[in-house]
Amino acid sequence: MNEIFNPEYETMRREELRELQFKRLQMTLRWAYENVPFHRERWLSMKLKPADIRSLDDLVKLPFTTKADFREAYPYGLFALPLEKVIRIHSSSGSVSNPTVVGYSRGDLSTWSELCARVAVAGGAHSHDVAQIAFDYGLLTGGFGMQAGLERVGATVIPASTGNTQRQLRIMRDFKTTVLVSTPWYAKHLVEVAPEWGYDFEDLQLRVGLFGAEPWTNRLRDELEERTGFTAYDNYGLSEVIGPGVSYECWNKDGLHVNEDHFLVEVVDPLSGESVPDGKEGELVFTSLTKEALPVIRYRTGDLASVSYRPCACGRVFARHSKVYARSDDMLIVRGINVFPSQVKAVLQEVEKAEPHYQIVLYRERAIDQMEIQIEVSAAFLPDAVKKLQGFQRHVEERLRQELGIRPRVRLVEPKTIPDYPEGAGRVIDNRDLGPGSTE
Ligand code: DLL
Repeated sequence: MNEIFNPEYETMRREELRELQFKRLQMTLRWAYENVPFHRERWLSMKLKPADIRSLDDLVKLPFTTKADFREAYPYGLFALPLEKVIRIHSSSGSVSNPTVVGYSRGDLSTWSELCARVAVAGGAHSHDVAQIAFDYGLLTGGFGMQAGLERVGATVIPASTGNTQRQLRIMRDFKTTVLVSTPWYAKHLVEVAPEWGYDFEDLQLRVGLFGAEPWTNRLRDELEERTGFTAYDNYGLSEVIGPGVSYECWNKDGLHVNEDHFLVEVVDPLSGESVPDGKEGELVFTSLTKEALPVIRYRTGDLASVSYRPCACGRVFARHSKVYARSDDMLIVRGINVFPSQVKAVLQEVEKAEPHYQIVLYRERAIDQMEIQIEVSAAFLPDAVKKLQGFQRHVEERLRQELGIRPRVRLVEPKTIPDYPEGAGRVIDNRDLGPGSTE
């Protein structure tokens, strides 16, 4: 049975937790009202002030915040602190449309490291561990967040970053990695290709996998655990709320505990925005309770899950949400990176000067997500064919890579091979095996 990083909070009594949440909510609302004109103006237009929220149940009176609000407020419009007090920025990829920019104060970074330490310890990590982090180190939150958490636990951290599978395996063997931190599908890829590079998971020291940033099933967990002998845990988060560290599995592996002393969780009907009863699936909505630089109020994640307040065998008081398999919007998660079809469309419009007929096809190759953009080439290309087409293909690939943060394959196809999509449809064929029936 694994330990608990901060038992004082993680196992506090429910009534005490609710009192703490309400106290922190009042502080957060006042803080946001006084320091973020976006929130103040919206609440005033609804004739609401922080003092009108008299209990946790009153939270539903406040309007939601969405990704669109972040984009509109780009880059710093939702910050509650001047940059002088903000010591870290992270951001989603993208330049055609505004990316989502988030900021952290010194206090926020300290909170974040604690929350990620809870994730690590719930998975059984401790100071004797050697943790290899195969998340991208850059503007995304995964690498830095988990690094800080594992350092806080006292583990020896290897910031391996992404890619170069052969090197990852070598590091794993030579540096005696015991904890792998990555996306679950990348872990599967490592397991699949290891024998080809002469590595055997049985001989490695790995005992824990802390996996997140993309949907994965219990079936994949079983497979990974059987093939490697390590124990795999899910953890969830999103940059707008803080990054990794929002919720995490304990040894019970029956839902992800929300760090409820720092975030209020709600579940709403994605269409009506009304709360749904406990145990029913809907869209997860989070309100931060302690963040200084970027308080988020009723942030709509787009992620679908249910929440349960049943006590957990691990002793933690925190509510648990079900594993996240699907979204309420058209956002795609490719190798743990968020991609919007609208970004692809915008790049294609930019290079073609008109919207071409295209579709996005997603599939996996040896567990790695592949994204193919099929584009019908217009008759204009046909006379001087091959060279021009190749140049065009490479150019589009490069522009998409810059925009999305991952390199898709661009395949040019003949006119009339792509079906006609209705106006506004996603134009996405997702052949990755996470459909209904595979989520148990
Ligand atoms: O993916 C933060 C993170 C990094 C979490 C590393 C865990 C580990 P974003 O790039 O903002 O942040 O993407 C957030 O990814 O809204 C979900 O749709 C998806 N997601 C994150 N974790 C999980 C998970 C990070 N465990 C978006 N299961 C979220 C399913 C996940 N989906």
